[in-house]
Amino acid sequence: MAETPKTDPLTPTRIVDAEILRGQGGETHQVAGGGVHVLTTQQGVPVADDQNTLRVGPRGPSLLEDFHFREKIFHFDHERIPERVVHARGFGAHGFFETTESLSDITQADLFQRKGEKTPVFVRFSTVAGNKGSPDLARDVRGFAVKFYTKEGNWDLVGNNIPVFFIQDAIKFPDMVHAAKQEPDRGFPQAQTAHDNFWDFVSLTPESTHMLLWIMSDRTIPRSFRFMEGFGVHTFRLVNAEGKASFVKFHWKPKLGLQSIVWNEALKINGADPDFHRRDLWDSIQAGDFPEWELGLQLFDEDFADRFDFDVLDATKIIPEELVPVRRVGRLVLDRTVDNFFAETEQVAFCTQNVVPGIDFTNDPLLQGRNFSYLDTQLKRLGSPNFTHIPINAPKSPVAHFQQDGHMAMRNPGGRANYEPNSWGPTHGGPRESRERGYRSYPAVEQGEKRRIRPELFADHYSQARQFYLSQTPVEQTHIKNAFVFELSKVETPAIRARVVSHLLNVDDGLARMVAEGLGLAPLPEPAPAARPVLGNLPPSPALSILKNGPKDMKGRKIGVLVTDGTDANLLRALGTAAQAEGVMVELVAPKVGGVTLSNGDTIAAKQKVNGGPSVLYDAVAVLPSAEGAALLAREATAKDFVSDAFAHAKFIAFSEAARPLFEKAGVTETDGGMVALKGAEDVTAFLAACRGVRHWAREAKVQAV
Ligand code: HDE
Repeated sequence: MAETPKTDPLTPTRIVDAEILRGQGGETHQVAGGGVHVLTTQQGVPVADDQNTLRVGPRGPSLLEDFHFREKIFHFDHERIPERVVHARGFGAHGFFETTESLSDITQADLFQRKGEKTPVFVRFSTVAGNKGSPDLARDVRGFAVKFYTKEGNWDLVGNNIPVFFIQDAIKFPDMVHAAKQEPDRGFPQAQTAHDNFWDFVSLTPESTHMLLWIMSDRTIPRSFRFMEGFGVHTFRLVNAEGKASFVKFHWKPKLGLQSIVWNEALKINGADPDFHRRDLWDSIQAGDFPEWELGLQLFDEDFADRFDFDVLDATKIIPEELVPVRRVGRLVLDRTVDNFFAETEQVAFCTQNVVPGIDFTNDPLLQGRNFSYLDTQLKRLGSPNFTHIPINAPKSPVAHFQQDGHMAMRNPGGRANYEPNSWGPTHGGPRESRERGYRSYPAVEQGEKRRIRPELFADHYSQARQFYLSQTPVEQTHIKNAFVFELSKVETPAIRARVVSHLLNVDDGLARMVAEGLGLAPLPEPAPAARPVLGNLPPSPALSILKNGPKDMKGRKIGVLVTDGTDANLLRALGTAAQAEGVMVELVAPKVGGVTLSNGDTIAAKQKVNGGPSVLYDAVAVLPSAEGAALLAREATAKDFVSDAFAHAKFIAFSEAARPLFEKAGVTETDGGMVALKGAEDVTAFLAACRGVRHWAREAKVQAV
């Protein structure tokens, strides 16, 4: 059951008319002027009339002295702050991180010392390329940024849902982002990489090949934030109290397993519900079904780093989990939605340089560049070096320093001392450094010529791309091929398409040929010259496949049930009860949102009208109309789409006998193993058991010809 919405209709910010509210039983605050909240100006002056500007006579000019009007419009004019230059569209939630294993031998980071310790967190998920208002199901990397409010300051782990990146050196980031975002002359396309500039840049930047394989996989169209992994991407360091360092890669593993949608669904969800991902996170938290991930660490030492085929400082490479296992050391639970989107999700400022004692950087040139960029961007976005005074950014641990003033300073150090060293003594002299507790950088020994140069090992751009491709199931390989074909079909310059294929020839000959075939590209181009020879087949890594790491059950998923007047009440009840027992949400879709009258005379409200609740919004569907209902729906285009899309998207489908005419009109004339006829309550169990597989993939190949 969803909790009551958090917004109190009587919050002080709402326009409240004493006359209207009287007698409604609302909470009252004693504010000037009576027993209800009184609307005031920003200066706290009570307002008598918020409907009309001050003017001379009913038809006369407005007066400049109307301070209330001027203040209101002035504030409105300044409501917007710059959106993030990347990751503009995002959604956040509060929660906690619980340490499930003490890591005191590996790091002195306070949050990892005690098993059972809970640290408050704020997490923001995002897409990268689209603007703030872009749809959630753009094919894009997802940001997975976590702010840990530890007892020794804030630690920000600003990661993505893909463990590698497009480029190796931060100096290329502006180029990469410019190329991915809308083209500057025309201002489109937004929130998509399917255009010339993007593919031009990446095909001229072979180091992006590995990432291209990832972004053309279904990783970039996750079913929801709850079903995706997160990665810190770079190699970091953990340092223990003795000063001993280990290298580490951070992973987030979703408790519900991995799940993505299919591309045709993404295209349709973006129209049906552009807020699909935010709504999913909001709804699941409000329903008390708290999203959860495990934190995993890949720990390794210099010795391993020296032996590894690739450079651990290269953010275009992974360390396969089969080589260095992921050790699960804690859990992240999101259990509270924000009170205000702007105050929290929009104003949260993540900075990669926010680390705490026991966590340190490496020389990854991407990470080093990020450490400059994030602080800089917050100043632009939030407008003041005091952005740490905003509650969502403020540490929950004591803060004491001599930094002062600046725009919007909410707290300045008290007393006389605003510098150190000073001679005002421990009471009046302000804070002092602590050799024991203070942050100390790992004393890595560095040496070398000052040059603009990259390490030799960074130059193998294809071996891991191939390993990724070979680690996928055939279904996933087909999706990757289809995604390349889709995106490159939107590229207008044939030479760019050919250049991409020339790189794919170094990844997998079969993939390159299928993409060329799908594009109608002949003859095949020559393979792109490789800066380093491609290593032979690296062993496939099952951890890289979504389908091999999918859910074990339907928990946390949603079934859409198409009902009409006369729908069999017993069947519907059996489905509802069984679904609830499995932790599956059921949503009713009906010809009218007011609901339907079931076979037993009960009336039941619907969540969606049929044209607003297409089957793409659900993981599986049940089509349970009465005979009359089916005849009615057979004349409704959106009801036919409901069925034919569910079929085309390889969903599990339950149906009543009466639904057959609708199926025929929808072009679904034969049943297969993914379709379950519901004749009685016992069939419901079989349907839910089938749904655990999430999709009936065997059908997919049959419905795709091109
Ligand atoms: Fe970011 N990135 N990034 N990035 N990034 C930003 O910071 C940047 C990179 C990531 O929810 C910006 O506050 C550079 C990798 C996330 O608020 C900016 C480089 C990874 C978020 C910035 C990278 C990320 C950002 C824009 C190359 C995965 C959203 C707004 C060196 C490990 C955080 C902002 C949120 C946001 C710069 C590459 C993840 C401009 C220069 C690699 C999740 O500072």
